[in-house]
Amino acid sequence: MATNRLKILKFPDPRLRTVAKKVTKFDKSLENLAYDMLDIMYKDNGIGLAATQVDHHIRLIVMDLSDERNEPMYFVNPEYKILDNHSLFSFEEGCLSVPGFNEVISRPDKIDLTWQDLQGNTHNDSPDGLLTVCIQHEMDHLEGKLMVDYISPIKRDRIRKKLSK
Ligand code: GNR
Ligand code: NI
Repeated sequence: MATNRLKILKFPDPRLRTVAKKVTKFDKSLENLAYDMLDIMYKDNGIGLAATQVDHHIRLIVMDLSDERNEPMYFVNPEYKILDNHSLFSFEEGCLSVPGFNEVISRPDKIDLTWQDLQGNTHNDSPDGLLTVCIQHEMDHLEGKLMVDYISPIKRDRIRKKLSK
């Protein structure tokens, strides 16, 4: 395997604010990027990673929610609709781009999700539980949005100062 040169960008790096572009080519380089992302995600004990976080601004997300860390999932060009009958689900989130800071964030708990796999095949599902939380967290990254945008500006500034050191 080629050397994995990916590095995870840390808040307040302005590159984390980039809006990712749609994937149009389902080739070997997309697959390789996904595998390298998975690699670094496992190394840093994350459960999900968006391409934005490794300075690749395309709509690609990898995830593994299993305890054994052997059930990788790939989401290309994901889109979701919040369902009418949703409630808010509060969950303590962490982010590899905001290391050391956990925040409880409330998100809709029922979504309808459409995405493509690494081969370009389209899938649709209405996930629940952690997957619903995680995919919204990752899709925020693709829009240049971060966990810290949900908390108070004062708290966000304190985190910015600590991570800028
Ligand atoms: O590893 C991660 N854990 C996590 C916990 C709760 C909600 C979301 C996440 S995603 C995060 C990895 C990360 O930063 N992905 O963007
Ligand atoms: Ni994150």
